[in-house]
Amino acid sequence: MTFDPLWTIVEERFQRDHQNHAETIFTIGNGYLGTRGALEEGLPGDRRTTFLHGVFDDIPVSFTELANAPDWLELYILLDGERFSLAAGEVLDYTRQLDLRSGLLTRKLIWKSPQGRTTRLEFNRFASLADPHAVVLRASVTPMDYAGLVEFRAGLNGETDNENFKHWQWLNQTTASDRLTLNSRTRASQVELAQAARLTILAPADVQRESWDVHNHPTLVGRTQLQAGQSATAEKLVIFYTSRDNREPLTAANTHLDQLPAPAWDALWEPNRSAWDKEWQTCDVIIEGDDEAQIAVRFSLFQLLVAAPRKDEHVSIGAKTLSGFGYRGHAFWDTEVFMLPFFTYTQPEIARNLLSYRFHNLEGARKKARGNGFNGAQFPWESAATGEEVTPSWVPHFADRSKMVRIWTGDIEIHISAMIPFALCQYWAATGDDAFMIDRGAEIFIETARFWSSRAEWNKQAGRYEFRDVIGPDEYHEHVDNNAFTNAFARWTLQSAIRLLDWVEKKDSAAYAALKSRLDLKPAELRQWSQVAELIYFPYDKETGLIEQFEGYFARRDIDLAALEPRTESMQVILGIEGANLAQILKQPDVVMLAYMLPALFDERSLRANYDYYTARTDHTYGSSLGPSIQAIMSCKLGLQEDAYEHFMRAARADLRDVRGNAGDGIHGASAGGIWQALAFGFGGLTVTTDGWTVKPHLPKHWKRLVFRFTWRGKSYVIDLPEKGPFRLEEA
Ligand code: IFM
Repeated sequence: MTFDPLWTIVEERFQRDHQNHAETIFTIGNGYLGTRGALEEGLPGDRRTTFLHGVFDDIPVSFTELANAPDWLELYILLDGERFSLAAGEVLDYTRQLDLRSGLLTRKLIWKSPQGRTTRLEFNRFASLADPHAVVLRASVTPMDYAGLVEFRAGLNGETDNENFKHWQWLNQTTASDRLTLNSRTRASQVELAQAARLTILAPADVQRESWDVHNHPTLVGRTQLQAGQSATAEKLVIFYTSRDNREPLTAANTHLDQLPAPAWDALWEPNRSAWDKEWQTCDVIIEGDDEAQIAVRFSLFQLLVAAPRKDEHVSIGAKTLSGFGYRGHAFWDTEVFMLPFFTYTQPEIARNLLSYRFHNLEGARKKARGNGFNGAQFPWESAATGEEVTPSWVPHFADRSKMVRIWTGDIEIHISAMIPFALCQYWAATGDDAFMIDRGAEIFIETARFWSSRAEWNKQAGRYEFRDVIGPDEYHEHVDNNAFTNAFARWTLQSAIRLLDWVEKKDSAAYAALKSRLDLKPAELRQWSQVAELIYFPYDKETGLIEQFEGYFARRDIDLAALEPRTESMQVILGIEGANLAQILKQPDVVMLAYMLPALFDERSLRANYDYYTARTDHTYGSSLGPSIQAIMSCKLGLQEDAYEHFMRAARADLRDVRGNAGDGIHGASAGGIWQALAFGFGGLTVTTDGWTVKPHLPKHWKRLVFRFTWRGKSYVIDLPEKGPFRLEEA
């Protein structure tokens, strides 16, 4: 079997005990929907899901989640009366491959049935990137040592659930000889979904067809007689429309299906292929001298690309993309800080959509601020369809699911209200999209500045503004006062808002006047922001150059992490939630994250001092998957190439090797985005400002070449960094 190993994720052995991990890895999608790599014929314990962007429905405790759509993958195969299933019989030969270049998932196998018949099977599927409403799969069957009747049963199964919670109400269904439709609606959010499916069978002999009008599970059946060595192929084409994208989803799905020939594979394949070619031209990264890093990078970019909304500015990308039940499809700061830079610098239209999602959902953030007694907009820690806070307040304890743990992030992890403005500025610097900043960005800045200004508490005794009772990026520490990261970003937001408004006034006085009147912005308010910003407490020790992560951090128990190696569990599991809270151990970079995002706050000495202090105390492998890529970048900045590579590979392996054992819940989207940043800003040494960009490479010793692309102010660049000699720059 030929494949390009640098573009292909390969599973060479069927491993039933890894099936949920493999389902995540073999997720396909097209920015409209994502389907996990579950098997067409099903397997006990599988988590078969298709999620559509924006299709959320209510649940208890966690408020809302992406609703697992009626199953389109299902294809049962009967081989001379015996049901094909990897839960029985024997797998004689097996390979599964995901071609990252085209999004094609292929499974080839030889299966010996319990009764001893041997069959060759091949499955292919893709979600068209060119025609995002269309998904298609194909199964070819060749009896090897027998002749018999082969039967394909292709259903649309409306009885799906989200880990036992059902979201869909049946509305209607139709069946005809070669096509069927299923029309469903989410129970609470009332999103209508129409699916239209067609089964086409190519076979050497006659095909008998039937359709079964089973309630909520309409099924098309085709049967044909095969001699040993003969093959039959079934193609299942499914079209999806929802009431989010069309007023008449059922009509749209039927019309769309009518427009595609039977079989549709070829008609869909070429446009899909060329859409993928175009995608990769904007963002492919080449690493020579390190195949593991190369494939991991392409895999990460693929997973970001299949989750990226291309035509919808009312959705974001959840922490687990569209690839699993984890975090229920909710979006965190993972999107703006970790994933968004990849889009900002390679496909800014996608970044614009993602930022627009926050703009459209400002009302949810205003509601949260009001509810907490603050002004302006307080963005939710976890966000879904409306932008209201959807962090669950309680979840089962990780070690003992009979106990509940209070989750405070939705109440007091407030830095997200600075991360969105920060991402806006990054987008603006890279694109020069002034109109977006005036039309949408400025309002976000005004409302978040209002929030920060009202959330600040005046400490009369110390003569400073403080932020008490927060959680910083390092979530091992809850209810802390004056987290340096939070305080610095509160100040940054307030000062940037003032500068931005000054710029808007000069650039477009009419727009400024309209903004002022619409948002009732008064000069006194701006003066207040400026005063708060100036007096926000920022803990910096001039002697040592150290920044205390939060008040009292240095007094907490110090633990020699290196002495605990090798470990296989997080420090929170080892010490318990309270034990970790009382120690100086970090789940993920906090002051070091600040140094990455606001480098001007650090001189060389303080950068090194803080890096050394906090790196030694960070739970790199088992803490948060968000950390390693940032550590890699900061190691590069300090010229610590070996450390940088070690951190980078930790990120690169997060999903492919299931380091934390939770990849079955979905892709670690932030880690995938961080990997791109580590390549561009770490190893590539790319620095971008409003005035331009520079490159100062720091390649790992064994890398022979690194090539990456980015766009700046409408121009695309290819940076080609050979191991030795000057780097090459091309305007693409
Ligand atoms: O946003 C992150 C957070 O920083 C660490 N815990 C997991 C969240 C979702 O990935």
